Amino acid sequence: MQARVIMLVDLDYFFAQCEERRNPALKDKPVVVGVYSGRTEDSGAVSTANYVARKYGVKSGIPLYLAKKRLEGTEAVFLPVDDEFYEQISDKIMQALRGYADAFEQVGIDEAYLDVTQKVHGSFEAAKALAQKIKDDVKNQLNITFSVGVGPNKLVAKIASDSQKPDGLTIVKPEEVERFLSPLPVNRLIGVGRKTSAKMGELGIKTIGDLARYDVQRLVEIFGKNLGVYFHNAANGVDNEPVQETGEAESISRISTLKENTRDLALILEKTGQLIEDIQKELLQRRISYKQVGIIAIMTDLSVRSRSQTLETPTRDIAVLRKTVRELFEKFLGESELEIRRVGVKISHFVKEEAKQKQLTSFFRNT
Ligand code: TTP
Ligand code: MG
Repeated sequence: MQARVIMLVDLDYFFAQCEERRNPALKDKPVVVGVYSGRTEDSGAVSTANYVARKYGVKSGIPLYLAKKRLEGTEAVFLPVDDEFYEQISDKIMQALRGYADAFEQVGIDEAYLDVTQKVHGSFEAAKALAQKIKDDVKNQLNITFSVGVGPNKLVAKIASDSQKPDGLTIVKPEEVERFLSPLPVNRLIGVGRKTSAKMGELGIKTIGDLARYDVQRLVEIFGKNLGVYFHNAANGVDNEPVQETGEAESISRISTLKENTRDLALILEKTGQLIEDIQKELLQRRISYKQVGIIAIMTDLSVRSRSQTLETPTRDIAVLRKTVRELFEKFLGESELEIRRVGVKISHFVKEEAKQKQLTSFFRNT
């Protein structure tokens, strides 16, 4: 199999950069974008800050009053988040980026993976030129800068993009992966948070290289099978996750023929129950949640009908799926007279777990 060439694009100090774009006079000043909780004038937290403000120790997550204190005596500008505006800019950029990729996957508002293997015929030299071209195009057309990491998989691309910011371009070829990863602290790996890295520290594991060399059996004993194996692979730069569109285009569906033509809800739900079990398996394997549930009914005259329902929050709870399918069929049976011959269940509007987590954490950060 040909080695993959994967890019991770991470927009620089995104909310603050959007504000600079809206008002270029901000550019050389410290800019802080925050969520104002409204209790007192300064209560709330920093969402992000431009790199001028970061020199003063201002960063995502710190309280606004502290940011104010650190920026005392400067020309700092404080602004409230304007999600809608940032989303508009993000949408335009993502649309542009999609055009450069064989496969595309947006993760959160300011990050995206591009699989460019075919586009560059597997060449990391060509990938470097392509990354530079994308940076220039986006800068010229949309006036936004970003940092990009290029590697043989998503894991390496992501860590590469973090290693030079802002406006960075970091290439890690397959033969350079070990040398690149091994000196970095373990917490640079996704899934190694404060607790885990403390625990690893006690085992003498400080760097990704330490973790890569650590006995995998021991890791499995300590962290369980899934995590232990994941840590071992990640530390060795091994990651086979595909770059996958998670937008509306995708869906998972199953259709099956009923034992007899019927309008009996119990018979229909018995059949859809099996389909749901099947869908659930695939869902868990692919680690996605969905926001829309649909039903399909093929009638005795062979006409195809469908109904769908959008959920308030993305889920992968099988109980929610069962309940929604039941409600949709109850309603559908009330609206149609014909008997049903085949039934189907479909889920769509996917959200990757990683992206959902990011939404959740920014939700907590912003409240
Ligand atoms: P990040 O990409 O983590 O940060 P950034 O784009 O501001 O800066 P960098 O140059 O380091 O990439 O997050 C993207 C956006 O998500 C950020 O602009 C604001 C929002 N965000 C929050 O609201 N709260 C947070 O704690 C973080 C980390 C981000
Ligand atoms: Mg960013």
